[in-house]
Formats: sequence, structure tokens, C-alpha cells
Amino acid sequence: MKRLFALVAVAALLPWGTALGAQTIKLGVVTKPGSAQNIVAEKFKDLVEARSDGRYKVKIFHSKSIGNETEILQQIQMNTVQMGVITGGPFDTFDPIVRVINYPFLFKDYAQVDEVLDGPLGAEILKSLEGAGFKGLCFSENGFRNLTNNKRPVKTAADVAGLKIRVMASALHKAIWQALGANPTPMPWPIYTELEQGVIDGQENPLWVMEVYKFYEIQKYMTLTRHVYSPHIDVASLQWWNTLPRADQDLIQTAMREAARYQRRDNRDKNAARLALLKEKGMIVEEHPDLASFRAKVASLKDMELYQEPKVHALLLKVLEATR
Ligand code: EAX
Repeated sequence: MKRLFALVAVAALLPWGTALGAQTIKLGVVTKPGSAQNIVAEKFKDLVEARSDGRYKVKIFHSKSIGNETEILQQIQMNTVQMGVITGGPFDTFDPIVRVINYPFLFKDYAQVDEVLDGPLGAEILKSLEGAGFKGLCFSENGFRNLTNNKRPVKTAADVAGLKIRVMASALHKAIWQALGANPTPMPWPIYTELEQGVIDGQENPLWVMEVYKFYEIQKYMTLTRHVYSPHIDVASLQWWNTLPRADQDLIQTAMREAARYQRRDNRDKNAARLALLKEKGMIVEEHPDLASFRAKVASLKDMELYQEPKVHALLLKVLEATR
């Protein structure tokens, strides 16, 4: 009896433990089931639970049940949540180095995306995140972002003038839309109600978002701007990570890489059908906007204060060179 009591007392002290034997990893995503982030999270859960012989359980907190992306990141820093699959944008305030990979019109295609993010330049970004308390594991994919709005068709950058566009909590994303002449408003996810009520005219996100969140019901025009390639950064709490045996770190790192690779392929495979569906649902799609006019307006961003920290500036130049 005494021993049982002691075991219960120990279990209560484990930061992540719910039961002796299995550790529960709390993993946060802001989006709902069916979303890109959730596909990564669910795949990761399956892999880790199967490969650890039940030593780890992964509990996914989704649909804003533990807060928005910024709030999830804060909980990961404190190790009250152990892991997250989080859109690149909101990392902006935690480490300005992520602005490098969210740079407008950076990547030409997926081959270039994979080469940079899975290579040494991507590794530099993941490593840098340790300074903010995150163990950066790898990148999965939100996708190339496209503009939607309810006011008018947008073909050139001039058509953006004055549109009230919701942006993520990111100084960079705000600066991009300011440079384009819009009136950007940072707002955490989700934003359906704000779009529906006309608090904002538009927003920008990858195609899967317009489908999964049914934006075709409330947004009339879409322009395939592909202005930013938006990765997710898959992270763990550094504080938690440092308590794990090396073999378990490897297991988790490998499982997350595999989940990310699986999800990127899944996302890319579905895009053509998504575009067809959005048109079928009545969205008016500008498939060939005048991207030169957009590029011209954001060309001077790299010289802005956003990129002035020496480490950030140096990496931006390297990534610009690698994607030329
Ligand atoms: O993943 O906040 C955003 O615009 C994100 O891209 C959104 O959560 C979908």
C-alpha cells in the first residue's frame, strides 16, 4: 500500500505523464481536423505510438482548444505543451530569422522549396529557434498563399489598393501587404466570422484553406498570387527535449520528418482538384495575375529593418542566392 502510494506520488510529479509507463506528449495545432497541420499531427501520432511500443502517447489539441498559434508557442516555450505544428508567420515575433523563409516570391517551385528547407539553410533556421526555447524538428507545408477578397477581381497589384486584408501575427506579412497598398489587419486564426461580417474584405492562404474552411461561401474572388510559400515549423519544447534519452529524440525526430514528408506530398497531390472545386463552388479565379507588378512593389523589403539583424540579413542573402 505504501509503495502504491509512492508510485502515485511520483506519477503526479511527472510533467507529461498521465500514467506510469506511457508519457503523454501534448501537441498543439490551431486548425481543425482535415487541415494541413492536423494531417501532419495525426501521422506523427500514429508513427510515434506504433514505434515506441506504447511508451509514448500523443494527444492532439486542435481547433484553438489551447489557444491561437502564438499562445501555443508560448506554452511550448514553458513546456506545458510539448510539441506543435505551427504556421511560419506567427514565429516572426519569437525569432526574426523565420522571415527569411516567408520572404515574398522566394521559391519558384516545390523542388526549390524542398532543397532549401531540407538542406543546410533550413537547418540554420531550425537551429536558431533554440534561442527562443524551441527544438526545431523540420518543416511541413501550409503551401503557396493566394489572395481572396469580396470587393473586386484582382489582376495587378494596383487592384489591391485599399483592400482590408487580414494577415497573420507577423511583422513581415503586414509589411508585404502595406507595400502592396492594402490595409492589412493582423488577426489570429480562425477568421470566417470576420470575413462573413465584412470586418475585413479579404485574406490570403493556400488553396486547402479555402476548401476546408469553406471560404468559397463568403469570398467571391481569388487571385493565384502565390506571393509567399508558407511552411509549418514542427517544433518541440527545448526544455522537454533536453530531458529525453537520445534514442527517443531520434525516434521523435524521424517520425516528424516522415510525417512532414507524407503531408507535403498529400498537399501537393490535392491542389489541382481543390482549384477545380473552388471554381465549381462559384469563386471567380484569376489564374494569371500580373505578378511582375506585385514583385515590383515588394522588391525593397529585403532592405527594410525587418531584415537588419546581421544573422538574419546574412541568411536572407544566402537563401536569395540559392533560389535565384
Ligand atoms: O493554416 O493563420 C493563417 O493564415 C494560417 O495560414 C491558417 O491558420 C491556416
